[in-house]
Amino acid sequence: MAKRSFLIPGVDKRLLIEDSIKTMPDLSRRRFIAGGASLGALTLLTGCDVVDSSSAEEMLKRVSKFNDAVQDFIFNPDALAPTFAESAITKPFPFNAYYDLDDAPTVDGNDWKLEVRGLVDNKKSWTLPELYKLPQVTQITRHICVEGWSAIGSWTGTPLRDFLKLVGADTRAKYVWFQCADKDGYNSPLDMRTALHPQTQMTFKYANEILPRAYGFPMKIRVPTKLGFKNPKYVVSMEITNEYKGGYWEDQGYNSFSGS
Ligand SMILES: Nc1nc2c(c(=O)[nH]1)N[C@H]1C(S)=C(S)[C@@H](COP(=O)(O)O)O[C@H]1N2
Ligand SMILES: [Mo]
Repeated sequence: MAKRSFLIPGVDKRLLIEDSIKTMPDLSRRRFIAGGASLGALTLLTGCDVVDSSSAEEMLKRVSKFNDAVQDFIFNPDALAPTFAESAITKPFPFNAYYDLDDAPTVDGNDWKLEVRGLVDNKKSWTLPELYKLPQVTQITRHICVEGWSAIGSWTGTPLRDFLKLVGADTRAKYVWFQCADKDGYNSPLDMRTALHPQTQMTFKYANEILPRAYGFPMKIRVPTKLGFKNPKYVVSMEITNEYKGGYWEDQGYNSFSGS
């Protein structure tokens, strides 16, 4: 499937990014470029959805007001993503994948098991009832897609770092690599530092209900400090590894760091 372009009628993405970079203070500019300057990074920084040229202008205005604290959340992998009140939740929350909803995988929760592979003491596979027994937390955060939209949602699940500890994962390894049930495959590597981030979550519920098919039943990985494509849905396995194994969008040129 070809890489889709950004959805900004009347706005040239490259020029917008160039203009934004010009308005940044020195340190911010350096960090932004080092982080892989992109429209996604700008959206993340400013909270603006760029859908037309006036929102592009608004984004530029906000870029010029950047402070280093905001930059920190994108470019410092340990900083926390902002959380929101229930009233800020976007309804309906968008579905997105590289196919239409009709083609989304239908996973049978009774058969499904999460495989745990690689540099880990306990390679046991986990059933859904077993996973549901782990302590869970709820987070309301913003999801940002490189295609130029963002939305606020509520996700509930187990912090990934707690699970990694529980199964005796070697947290000195470089990546946790996720594979998904999509018909033509989907996978994504997560750097260990982000895997251990307190907000990175093995998610079982959306809006306090069992994760619907659209949003990744039975399990997705919610990473509020990274762009949407680094939030794999329909996860079937995780592998703790030192090898960079690539990912669906990463292989098509998106920066794997992609806090940007
Ligand atoms: N398995 C799988 N996970 C995926 C995708 C996908 O196509 N397949 N798309 C990614 C992208 S680009 C986005 S923006 C989010 C969308 O999640 P949502 O449907 O919950 O909004 O899922 C991400 N995870
Ligand atoms: Mo996305």
